[in-house]
Amino acid sequence: MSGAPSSDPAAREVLEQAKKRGWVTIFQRAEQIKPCPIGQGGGCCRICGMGPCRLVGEVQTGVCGATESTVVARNFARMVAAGAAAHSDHGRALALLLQAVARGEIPHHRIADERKLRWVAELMGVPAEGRPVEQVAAEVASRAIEDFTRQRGELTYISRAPKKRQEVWRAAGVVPRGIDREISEMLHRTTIGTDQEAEHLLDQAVRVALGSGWGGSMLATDLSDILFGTPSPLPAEANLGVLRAEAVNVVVHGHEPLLPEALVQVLAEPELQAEARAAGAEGINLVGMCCTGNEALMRRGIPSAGNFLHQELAILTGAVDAMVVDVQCILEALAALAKQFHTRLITTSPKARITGAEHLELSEERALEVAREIIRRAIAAYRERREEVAIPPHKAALIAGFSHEYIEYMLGGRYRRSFWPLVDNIINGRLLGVAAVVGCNNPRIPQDSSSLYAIKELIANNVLVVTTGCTAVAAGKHGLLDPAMLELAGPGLREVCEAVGIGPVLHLGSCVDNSRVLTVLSALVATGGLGSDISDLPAVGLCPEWMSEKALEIGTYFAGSGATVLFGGVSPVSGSRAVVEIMTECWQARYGGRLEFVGDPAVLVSKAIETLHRKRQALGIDVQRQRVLFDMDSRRQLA
Ligand code: SF4
Ligand code: MSK
Repeated sequence: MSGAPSSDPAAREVLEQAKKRGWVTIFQRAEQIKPCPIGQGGGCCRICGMGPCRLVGEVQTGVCGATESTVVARNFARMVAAGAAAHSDHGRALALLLQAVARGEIPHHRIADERKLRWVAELMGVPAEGRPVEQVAAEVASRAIEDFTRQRGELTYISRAPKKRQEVWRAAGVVPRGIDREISEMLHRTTIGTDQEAEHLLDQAVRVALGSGWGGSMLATDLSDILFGTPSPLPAEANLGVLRAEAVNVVVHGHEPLLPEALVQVLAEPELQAEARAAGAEGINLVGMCCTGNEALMRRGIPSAGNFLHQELAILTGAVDAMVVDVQCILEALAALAKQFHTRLITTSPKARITGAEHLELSEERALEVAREIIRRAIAAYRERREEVAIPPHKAALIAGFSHEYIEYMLGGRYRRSFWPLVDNIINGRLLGVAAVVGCNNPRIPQDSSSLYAIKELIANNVLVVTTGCTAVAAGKHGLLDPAMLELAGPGLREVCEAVGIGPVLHLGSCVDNSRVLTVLSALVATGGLGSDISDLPAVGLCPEWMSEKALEIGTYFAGSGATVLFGGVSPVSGSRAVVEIMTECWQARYGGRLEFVGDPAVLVSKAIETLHRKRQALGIDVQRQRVLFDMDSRRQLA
């Protein structure tokens, strides 16, 4: 990578310090380890003991005769299965928690959003009218659990997709039966000597991904809302500047909402506050990181210390007393790094341990007890601070927490909740369309650079942007979730945002909450006026800085749901032209959506805007407008 490793001044400042002090981070490791180009493009197979077989140059097949397209498709399909397993296991944990709460097994836990529970019950066909909340919750939990284990039939939430979309899936034979069944079948089909036709393998990858998007992930979102509350907009702040030198800093990192919710509950307890003061601290400062951070941010306004590439940097400030992690996107390097400081790295999930970290297992029943113990360990660590504390002073104000329910409410008002104003403004051309800009950080791309570029270009071109995951945090750190940023928006988008009272970029939650985007897209179709399927909508998905298997699974479920999805960075399928064609041309014909890997961020944005124009043309609503390219001068003039 040439140039600055990050677009974020906070990151650059900490990295400068790290360089002086000889601390190694993911940025240096990425420089040192050059990716193998064969594996990078999906052309290395290590599925059996006769390999690994690297298909390159004259070598066109593996020892077993597997062709390039089979090897590349199999590798991609396995990544999608892993991503779906991660998101769906998150959903399963919440279904089991809801069941336990409904049975009264966790006395301190209540249903936070009864209205959402009854709405979900109705969607699932669970009678809710006049029944006690616990009974409804128990039945909703059972239905959700059934979705994981069902062997025949269809996933419950398939019915939430537009009718036409459901028919597309049925015709292609990709309606998921049970979430676990599809993942398990994908692993079976990709073993040596089983499914050996790229197109067939990739159809199952779509089925697996739909099982997550319309199953595991959507359940995770809904059940989190029921258990912890449906988000609505609230102010907060993001970036390393939310750490406080004089406070006990506890960072919650990973993906699940249970621990931050428990920490919020115990944080203000007088004994804990007194213990912190007795240790010489001004108080206890709870902050988030990555997607656990997003969960805490959008429901409780807990500030976010940063996204994926900030996790080591937070420890390097010398201010983190405890970093508490659960599952997914946690760097193993944190363990060795924390040891160089006073920081306690604490793993909490029964599914995930890290050698060198302390383990304090979180269970639903003991959540508050564990939360107190974590704070006490952080206070003990605060007393042991030995490194100089150097917190970069950068942080930005933001508004987070736009659930699809809230978007409908803010557009239509309390009594006339409706997506019509959004549809109307797309039809009348004030808005070119809607884009979801989502995904990770990747140290092979300057941190946040491609995501921020894409967001700024899209809003300048009157595209309303919704964002999740680490891209949402990137937007927050750089001020793009501040409604004042309307100055960067094109005139049509600005007008709409001013009328509704929102900013041009809406934070929709963590990476599992991409399911909220599916719900919004289905609602736009149901509103009428923009065609009869998701594939008709002027909507597009962008993932400029992907790194996780989960990102590939998300991209696959959006493409399978009819959306054009564009990824930045490297292509994991570049090793086979046939696979590239299947995921673009063939999926376009079969699903009305495509998954395309486009390295250059400028091309990524151009393709996104072209897609929106093409969709508008097909709907007969395109008014040809000159594409606006905003440089810094014109942005200042806009202000
Ligand atoms: Fe090689 Fe075939 Fe085994 Fe893959 S499955 S490692 S291509 S022999
Ligand atoms: S944490 S999956 S780096 S978004 Fe959800 Fe961020 Fe990507 Fe992990």
